[in-house]
Amino acid sequence: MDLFSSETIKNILPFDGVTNYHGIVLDKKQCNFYYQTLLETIKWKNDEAIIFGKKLMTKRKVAWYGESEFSYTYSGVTKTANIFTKELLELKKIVEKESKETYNSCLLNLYHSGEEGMAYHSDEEKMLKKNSAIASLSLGAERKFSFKHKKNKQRIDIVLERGSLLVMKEFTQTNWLHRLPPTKKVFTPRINLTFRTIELQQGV
Ligand SMILES: O=C(O)CCC(=O)C(=O)O
Ligand SMILES: [Mn+2]
Repeated sequence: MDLFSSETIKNILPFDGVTNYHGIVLDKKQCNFYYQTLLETIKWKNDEAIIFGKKLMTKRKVAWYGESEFSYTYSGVTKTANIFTKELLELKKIVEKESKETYNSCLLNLYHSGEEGMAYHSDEEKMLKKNSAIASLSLGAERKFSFKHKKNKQRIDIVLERGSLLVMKEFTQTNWLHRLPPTKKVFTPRINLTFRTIELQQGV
């Protein structure tokens, strides 16, 4: 979408990482179409996590998609990825063009309302290519998103608009945590897609 192009791209981190907010990259019609289609066609599942040896389920739903059926371990649970759908490939193309990077997988999160969020973490799983870009595309409800520096605890907040793109790269994951804080002010669902680069083992 050249309409909303590059002069608005901004690094929102003051140091120790690059996280570019590209603003809105999908128009209203695209937002509505992809939000509805993903809601209906993605194989959403409640997330399982092993926490202190116990298997817990999150209210938030998740799904992993990729170029191949790679297996991945996430929060202590090993799963197999689904193959990209037509719409995910279309969105990947838009995000790759806008961010000038490439991706081979996507983690989708569905938050049913503001009550659901994600705690502070960084995306540094072993299967991810070290310091590769992670592109986060948001659909549905607008939500606040926060970064916290791992050492000096400085916080940076941003509102992720409907149809917006945020690209975390370079040393962002090494030096900063991020989270989606729960809120009592949002009552409608949000879908977030994070396009990532998995280091695929040879022969897989
Ligand atoms: O929902 C979001 O905006 C971010 C999700 C996230 O950080 C993740 O899936 O690792
Ligand atoms: Mn994350």
